[in-house]
Amino acid sequence: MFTFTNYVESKNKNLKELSNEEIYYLLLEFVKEAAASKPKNDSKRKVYYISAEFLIGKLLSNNLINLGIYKDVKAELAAAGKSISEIEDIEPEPSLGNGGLGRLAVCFIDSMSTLGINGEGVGLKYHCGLFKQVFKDNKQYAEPDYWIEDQSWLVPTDISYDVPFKNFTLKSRLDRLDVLGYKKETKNYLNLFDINGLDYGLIEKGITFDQDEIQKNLTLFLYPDDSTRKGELLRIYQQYFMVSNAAQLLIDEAIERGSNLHDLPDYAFVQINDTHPSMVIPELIRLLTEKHGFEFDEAVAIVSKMVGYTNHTILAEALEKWPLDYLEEVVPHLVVIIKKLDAIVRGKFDDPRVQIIDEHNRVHMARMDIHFSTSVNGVAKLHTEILKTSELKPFYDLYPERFNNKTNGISFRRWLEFANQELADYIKELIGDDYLTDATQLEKLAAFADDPAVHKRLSQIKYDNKLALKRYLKANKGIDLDENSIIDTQIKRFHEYKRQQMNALYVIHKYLEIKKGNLPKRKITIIFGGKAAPAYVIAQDIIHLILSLSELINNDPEVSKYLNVHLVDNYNVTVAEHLIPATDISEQISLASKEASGTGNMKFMLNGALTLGTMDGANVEIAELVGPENIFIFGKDSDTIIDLYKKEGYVSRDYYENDANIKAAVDFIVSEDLVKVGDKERLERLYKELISKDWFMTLIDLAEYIEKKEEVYAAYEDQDAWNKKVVYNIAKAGFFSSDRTIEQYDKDIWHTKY
Ligand code: 26V
Repeated sequence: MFTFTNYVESKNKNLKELSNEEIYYLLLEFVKEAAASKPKNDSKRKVYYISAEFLIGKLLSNNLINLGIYKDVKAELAAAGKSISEIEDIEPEPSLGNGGLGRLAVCFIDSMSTLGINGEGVGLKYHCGLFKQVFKDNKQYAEPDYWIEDQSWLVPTDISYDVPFKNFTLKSRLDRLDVLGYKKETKNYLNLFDINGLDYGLIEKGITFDQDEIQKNLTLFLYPDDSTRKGELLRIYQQYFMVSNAAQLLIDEAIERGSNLHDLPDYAFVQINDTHPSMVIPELIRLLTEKHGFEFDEAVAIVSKMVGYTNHTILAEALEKWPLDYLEEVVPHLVVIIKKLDAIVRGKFDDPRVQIIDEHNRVHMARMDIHFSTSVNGVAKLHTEILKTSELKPFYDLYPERFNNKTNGISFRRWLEFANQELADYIKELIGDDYLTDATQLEKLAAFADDPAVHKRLSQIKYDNKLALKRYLKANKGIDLDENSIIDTQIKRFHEYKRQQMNALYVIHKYLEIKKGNLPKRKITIIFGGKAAPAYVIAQDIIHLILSLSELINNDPEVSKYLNVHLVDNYNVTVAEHLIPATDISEQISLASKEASGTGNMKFMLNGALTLGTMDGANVEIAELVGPENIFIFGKDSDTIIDLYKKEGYVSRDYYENDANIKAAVDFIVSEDLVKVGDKERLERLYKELISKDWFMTLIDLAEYIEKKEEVYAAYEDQDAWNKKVVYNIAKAGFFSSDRTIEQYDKDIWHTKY
């Protein structure tokens, strides 16, 4: 076998004498060469998973694992006195996504490759990503997040298309990443389109930049500020650039493989990841009619047979509705087609709720997707039910056969095999390694649920992971972690519906209790991680509250013996890979009905953390699988919440005034003690928001949340009983493998292989 050592020697180099950096770049080339020689997956029909976000994480270790050589390389390096994790540290992590939606896309393309499905990702190569988050004065600042180096995983191609806008045409260029399946001979690509002539010089302060020069800024950042007209226009430019390239690629490839385009749906299927790529529908119609001479009606019929739409949120403000005049300004040639599609819909249905263009001349992208596709899916059982019965009910009434559920999943190779190597090895010791390609095998672990030796080992592994996290946080984040404390983690984008503010109010409650002398049995460490949209003021205020609490509590010698609070900066895939295996308690506390699925909840479960959550998103399915005794559920259910919104029946002030604990916690936000370390204006704004509006109903569940947390911490004290729950959680996690999800997409929607 040709080993990495052989490769290094073939370059006339000696592993022992190389720096970590030199080794990283050699490994990169070694893996790229191995990937380059693999053939692509093949089938008549090919899936194009178009997504504005691909949160790929670092690629070195994932690729080594999928090539089946991670352990060998690790051992070779160790023999030369080198540490693979130090070498992994050198790789920059791109931030080509916001959160769950972008990470999901990457777990999906990993699974497509692992299952041998002919499916590729299509997106954009944002040179500065979303942003790098830094904290100063207890506030979030955003900086450009450069990640592209001279030597990188990107493989340039000579593929290029003309993308026509109203005032100019932009030439594209395509770079690719090889997407390797787990121990698979074949591969797929992630296609990332870019422009020539990008100008970093347009960046001003932080992540602000000249938004007018589209021809030089289009791929600088992921969805910059969409709180302004210019920001929204840029987003439309990006979306059209992405889908026009995808559509041209797809048509070219289909022709190359023998399509006469009348049979295009036999050759290609497009999955639209949220509404961001929706313009692919009119763009495909445009290309078929304008370039290939099709009649409009036939073009519409063809395209409608080859598109599926995934909805990832029920938040009204997140469902895209572009003003028609914005589209006119960027892509007038699509507006003509969108108007015709709208006319078709109006000709069939006399219901304003299903029309594409509303009375304010806004184009509802999701509505266009649903009318002109074969499939509409939600991302967890509850979410799909809510779509059918409320958010998209008029559409479900029209097209019940199009609606289907695809509960999200995660790649077990990255989130267990790589991120938690000690646990993965132990699982192999107990049940073998088939679970890496057949995740349901994890069920076999249930047989060990009562075994004290297994419990002991699980505790030991968790402790080792806490130690590893401690080293990581010390070296990279300036955080001192107590490895002997309970670790209680909430990592996700900052948003009011996810209710980090509820967790922060618990922190205040606990702080006040400790001050009163009510001490916890064991020290508690509460960890947060996540970015907030720069234009989202309340989310910034919540970050500020947590950072201020962290300063106050961690520096209080009396309290910090019992309670620590950390907000890890620049949360990303790498940080998650360290935090999740070390966590005891997984916070999944969204306001019921609002979290479409969540995928962090699945990662934690797989890594032996217990869920403290509401009956929302995929938590519902986790609860069903593990049973009520193995999960900690609290709070109002989704029916109650949906009803309250309908009746406008929630008054936060009532909760504030009628519960002394709640009042004390909320009042503390504007207390002298906190204002000393914080910014009065921000804290007061948050305080007022909570008692006078609280749109995402933090206070409605706070009393129950406080009670439940105490129950969880108490349960932790019986380690055997705790680890029994841990075993059941891992054993039942198999359902959440993205291999299962992707197999269902293929069987029910794509039909490439299954
Ligand atoms: C977008 C926006 C943009 C405007 C401001 C507020 C806002 C709030 C939410 C969103 C969400 C966009 C879609 C999204 O990322 N959904 C996430 O998708 C994950 C993968 O399916 C799922 O696990 C998460 O529950 C869901 O929030």
